[in-house]
Amino acid sequence: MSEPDQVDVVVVGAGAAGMYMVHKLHSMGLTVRCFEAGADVGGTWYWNRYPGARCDVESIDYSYSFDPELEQEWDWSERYATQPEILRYLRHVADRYGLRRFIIFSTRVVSARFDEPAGQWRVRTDSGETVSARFCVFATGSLSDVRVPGFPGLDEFTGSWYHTARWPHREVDFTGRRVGVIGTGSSGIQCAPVIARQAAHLYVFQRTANFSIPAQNQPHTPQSRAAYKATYAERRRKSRASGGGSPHETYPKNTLETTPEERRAIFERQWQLGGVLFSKTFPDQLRDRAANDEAVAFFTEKVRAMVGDPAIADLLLPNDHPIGTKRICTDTDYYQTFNRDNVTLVDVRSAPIERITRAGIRTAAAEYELDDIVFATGFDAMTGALAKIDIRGRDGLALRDAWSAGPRTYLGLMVAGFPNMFVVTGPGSPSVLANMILAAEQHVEWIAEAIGHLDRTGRSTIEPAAHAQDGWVDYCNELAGQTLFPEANSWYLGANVPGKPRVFMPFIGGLGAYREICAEVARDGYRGFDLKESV
Ligand code: NA7
Repeated sequence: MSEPDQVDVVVVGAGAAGMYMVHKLHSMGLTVRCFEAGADVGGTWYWNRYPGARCDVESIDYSYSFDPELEQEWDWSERYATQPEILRYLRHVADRYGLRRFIIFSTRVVSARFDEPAGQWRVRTDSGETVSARFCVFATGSLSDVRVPGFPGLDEFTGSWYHTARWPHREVDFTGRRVGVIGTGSSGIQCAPVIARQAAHLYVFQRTANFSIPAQNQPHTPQSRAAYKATYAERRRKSRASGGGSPHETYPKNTLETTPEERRAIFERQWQLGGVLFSKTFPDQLRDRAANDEAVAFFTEKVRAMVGDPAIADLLLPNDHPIGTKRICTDTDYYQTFNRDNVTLVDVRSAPIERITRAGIRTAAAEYELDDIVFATGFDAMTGALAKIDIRGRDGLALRDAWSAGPRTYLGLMVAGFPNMFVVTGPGSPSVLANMILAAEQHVEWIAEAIGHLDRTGRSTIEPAAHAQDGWVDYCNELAGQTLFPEANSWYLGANVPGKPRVFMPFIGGLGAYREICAEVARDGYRGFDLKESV
């Protein structure tokens, strides 16, 4: 059966956000076509199959909340689910809601152009298919455009190489092999301990040390499962109103309003709870340098206690950014991994990688013979995936040009000059600082409601006014400037990609506050948006 070339909405991407967008639009009676580059649903969880890949948000939070029946029927096996378990969950969701029939897999969108006279988006794919749609929704992911640094010589390497986010869809066995992992962000920190247990020798090439907090992961038991299922509604209510999309609450006092004993006890309690929320133990930790220093001091003591060799501990301790201002990592046995005889930490800050050779990696100080290289070198975050698509709005304006000095959106949802084009979890939204699934749900619901509103009121297009977008960008910058975040060379600022404009991309005011702003704008007749009558 040939597919119609005209639909109401094209959705780009079938990760957690795109899947829910498809479900929502279909349930409103709209026609929808989704294009997905992978051969299956899952987005991040389809691609990131490296050993040790897990979510750093608890699964009971990092899961859809739109259907209480789904919440009740799915059993999470661990506090922090592994990649295979999350992918299983997303596949289950695709089947349960019959989403696959709307998704064209293994197909990339290469261009999307707004045909102004017709009021249609013309979307073209790498298979040559074109489709027209009244609306176009990009759910292309914030961390989906993979970065492999351009070291000379990679094509000469006689071993195998991998990127953590393009891992082969098969078991990779490192038994007996000499493996080099480049990068110590979340991905490197998660895979190093697992690879170390298999490999003959693991070399971890670290340019910048990161803060990582032990996850204190545990299996769920029938009792813990029953307990979370009984309180789901309340948990979600709190999460939606929170800063980060989980029920976590910071301690009710600022750091230095506590006594040293009290402070220590509170840090210890949060450390034992485990995971990323350590960076939000006290309310002022990400705003006040002195408060942040207290958290760093506690962290430092913990790392020194875990690492046998004080010189290695020194190297593993970050000294370039306040804790939490780069995405904080979560691990299982990361620091202890460096106590193993078959693991070497290689400091490529003092002696950078010069080239890949036939036999391995050469730094300014030495050559390391390797059988395998794992690039855990991250992504062109938040804008990379969109920049790869030739997106053109009114008057042929290219999104790449509109964003050449950094991304500009209104509410993180729409871009001036690009009518009827929505971005899910993009720049100007709080998603990357929050529980991504809950954040994506809110975007999807807002977009669906906006489309419904246009249809109900006889309008054909919605587009942000330039002044509203300018105001939002200024507000995002102002909020970021009140925090310590701009001090870190993080991917939030594009600082990991040479030549990328240094602009703090997310909205840092918190998910709860953001939800209220978006809802209020809609209630106020889509304040700041131009809505045009159908002709
Ligand atoms: P990240 O967090 O961007 O980490 C990438 C790592 O790769 C980081 O340690 C980089 O060091 C390192 N890197 C990148 N380029 C180089 C070169 N040329 N030489 C040496 N080292 C390099 O990516 P992840 O995949 O770990 O995590 C991304 C997000 O996914 C994470 O924040 C979670 O939200 C989930 P650098 O710091 O640039 O010196």
